[in-house]
Amino acid sequence: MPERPPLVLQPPSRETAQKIADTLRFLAADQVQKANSGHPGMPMGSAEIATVLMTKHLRIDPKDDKWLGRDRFVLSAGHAGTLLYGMLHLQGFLTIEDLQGFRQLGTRTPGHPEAGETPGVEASTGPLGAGFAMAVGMAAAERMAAELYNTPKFDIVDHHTYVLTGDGCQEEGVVYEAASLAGTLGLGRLIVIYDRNKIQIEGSTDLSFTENVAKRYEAMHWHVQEIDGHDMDAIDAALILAKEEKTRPSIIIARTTIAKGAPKKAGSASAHGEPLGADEVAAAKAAARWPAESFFVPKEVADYFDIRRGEWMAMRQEWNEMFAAYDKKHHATARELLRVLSGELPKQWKHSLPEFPAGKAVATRAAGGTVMNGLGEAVPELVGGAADLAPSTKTEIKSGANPEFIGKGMFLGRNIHFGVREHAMGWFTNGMALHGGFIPFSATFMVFHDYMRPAVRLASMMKLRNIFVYTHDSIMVGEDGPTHEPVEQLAALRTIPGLNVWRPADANETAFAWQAMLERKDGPSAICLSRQNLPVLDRTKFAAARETLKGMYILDTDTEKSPEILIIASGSDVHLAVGVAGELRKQGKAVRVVSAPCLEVFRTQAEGYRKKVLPKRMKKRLVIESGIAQGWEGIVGDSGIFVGVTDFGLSGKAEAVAEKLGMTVPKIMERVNGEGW
Ligand SMILES: Cc1ncc(C[n+]2csc(CCOP(=O)(O)OP(=O)(O)O)c2C)c(N)n1
Ligand SMILES: [Mg+2]
Repeated sequence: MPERPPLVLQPPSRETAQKIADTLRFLAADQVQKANSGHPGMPMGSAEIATVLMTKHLRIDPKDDKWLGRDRFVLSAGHAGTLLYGMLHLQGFLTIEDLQGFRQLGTRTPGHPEAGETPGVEASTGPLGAGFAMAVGMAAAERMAAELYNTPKFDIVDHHTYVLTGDGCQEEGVVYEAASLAGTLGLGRLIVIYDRNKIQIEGSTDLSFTENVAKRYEAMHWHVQEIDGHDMDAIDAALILAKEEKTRPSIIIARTTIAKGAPKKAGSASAHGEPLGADEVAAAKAAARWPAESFFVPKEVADYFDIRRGEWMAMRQEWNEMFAAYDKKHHATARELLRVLSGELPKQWKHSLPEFPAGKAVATRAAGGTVMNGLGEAVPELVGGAADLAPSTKTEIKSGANPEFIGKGMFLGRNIHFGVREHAMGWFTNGMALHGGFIPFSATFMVFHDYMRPAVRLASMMKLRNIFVYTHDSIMVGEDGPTHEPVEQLAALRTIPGLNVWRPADANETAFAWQAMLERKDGPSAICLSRQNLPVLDRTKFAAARETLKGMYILDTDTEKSPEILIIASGSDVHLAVGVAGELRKQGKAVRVVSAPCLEVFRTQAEGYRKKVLPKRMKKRLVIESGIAQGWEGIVGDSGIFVGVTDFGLSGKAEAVAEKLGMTVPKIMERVNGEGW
């Protein structure tokens, strides 16, 4: 590599630094004032923190917001978005006009930061605690990628993950889950700055949040510092120490004043979430000897960032040169890294998908495990874990490269012990997907999807390639009883816009569902798998399993007469549908059975295909699904029957529960005969 002096960021003078902080402070106040909506308090109170972070520590380049080597900065307190937008303006990602469009339709400055909408925003934040928990996943992904791709001479993956969080995040349970996991894993490159202004919406945090936060983090094996969050030397010193700490995540508890600089509102809850008011903004500016003009950026500040942008670009260029040398020396590894970052799957990966022989009975969770273990070899970027349920969800990757569990100081692995932390697990895997280089999965019992739903929702909003595995997908869980039997979860999953929800009927549908989930680059997927054994359908008698990819397909149909009864089912219920079809045929009726592994994918099929599978003229429609009816209304129609579960399940042997709840062939036949079909 060419010799050149080490690149260091030129720090601003003390005076310029204060001007940068005040610029951020007043840009935030002005954005909120112009929009007449937003949260000025925290941005004004954490302006010094943002200043030190940006001018002395953050390695980014606004010329390339996808640069692998960049530090990640996550604003977990998403309500303080105007602070982030101000930072992104000074960095060079956003214009003043962008800031002036804060909270307006169609601008790059939405009400809370949204990844993909605004360059430089690493994660969508707004649900408090979410950013923190995603950052834990990002920091883990950084270490895992470093282990995979760095060589003794080339630290290609070598960045920090910074988080700015507030009191509200710290009160959220998911932050405890994520922090505990981060401490256990020893994520030394995770640096959290906690803007502790001790104010939230209803008033002082003394009303509801009184534990010793520093001790709590110490107990979770974090490196803890407490500082005055307006003292820029102290902030810098703390960040330096946090970076020196290599084996523990760091939290810097920074005591601040909300809306610092606002003469009347500083320190008060009223500054949290409403505009300061024109008079208060004017008084704040006057007190700081700041021009009254809105959206003012002093020339000195703009000039400083002009120079800084050059330095940032030089940093990235230096990294690019390192990468070029690395590519020469370790060509295959470098190409593999570029491949996983691009999201392209390896060539020939589909050969690893198994074909299950007919006749055997296999639970789809077990089939899923077999599929994943083929993928373990073929798709090395597939990594993840379960919420302490891997033996039940069958999701441990035991094949291929590094089939180990990661742990403290050991990041070369495919599996993660998430512990019983469904909510953090959801966000963690979102963080991994946002970081890049991995296709994450996570697994738990389907009924506990409810514990991680906010993360699945945002995975979809952020269009992340994240795979959620849910097993024990119906009342057929049996003995564990109604607390463990999902009834409304399938419908609830399907209500999340953009989420593809798969519920395969047998082992071979499971393999194709996995194919579809992996091939989907622009959004998350969930797969719902059975606890109980299900026959592997004989595809010489039924339609080919590959049809699964269409979302819904004709599994079996009478051809002698045009079928008059249409039976549609998903997952394990397809076997009930096949049984009912047999009974109806004994009565001389012509029947068609449709398997419905993914309603969302079916909806994207051409109209002609959809009409072929579900012809309008076939009004006698029987839908069987072990869940609530919601979502099926349009398909069942006025003259159809929905057979499902309308109340919580029961405790008992699975077969007895099914019998009692009417989910057996004879019981369904009673209902069908009752209709006089
Ligand atoms: C999960 C979640 N619950 C509630 C809210 C609404 N909310 C936004 S900010 C906030 C108070 C946060 O207090 P703090 O983090 O101390 O922010 P500050 O008042 O210091 O700006 C609440 C309840 C939210 N955004 N996310
Ligand atoms: Mg607060």
